[in-house]
Amino acid sequence: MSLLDIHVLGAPILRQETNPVTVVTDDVRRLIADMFDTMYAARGIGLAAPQVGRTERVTVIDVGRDKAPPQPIALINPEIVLQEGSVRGEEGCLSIPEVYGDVDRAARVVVRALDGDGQPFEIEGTDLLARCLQHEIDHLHGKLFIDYLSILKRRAALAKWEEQKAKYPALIRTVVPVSVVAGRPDAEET
Ligand code: K2U
Ligand code: ZN
Repeated sequence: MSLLDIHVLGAPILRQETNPVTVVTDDVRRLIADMFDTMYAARGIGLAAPQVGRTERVTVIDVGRDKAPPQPIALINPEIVLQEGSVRGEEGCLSIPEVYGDVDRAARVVVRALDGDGQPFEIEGTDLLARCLQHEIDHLHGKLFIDYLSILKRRAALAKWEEQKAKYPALIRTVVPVSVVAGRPDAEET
């Protein structure tokens, strides 16, 4: 089990395109395992490779993380092949702690991807899974949920973020231990 540091707003990697995975190697499978460990530790329901400082086009999701059994999904080179409808909902991001905003997303999506064995599959998402799939696939293309906010709301969100940075000086380094993002009491003092 390896916990990876989470890169936060200001880290250049969050704004870069990822590279498609051409061969699903053991290294990619190890990255997926570490991303799941980190996502659960940070109490997230999704995590994309750039958020842990990696450029592979890989994301992990588990919208059922608190249910039994968990419903982990690893997606390699995911792409949305169908989207319909529109629904507004509140979003947050592990890379922008304690900042939230309403985002319009497709109500239903079908996503094509490779699994951890390099096998192609398709997944249909509605409700929270649809939203999470779109949020994570955006991460793989350097897009963040705050990009969808109005100018005023984005300005307010960025101002809130500046406050957070003061609260967690470590965030200024743009990389923080996952315990800090998860707000764990044992979070390392910085
Ligand atoms: O990519 C991430 O930063 C993890 C996101 C994924 C997400 C954002 C908005 C809506 C759905 C998924 C979240 O921070 S994970 C935290 C969370 C937990 C439960 C429900 C919504 C968000
Ligand atoms: Zn995010």
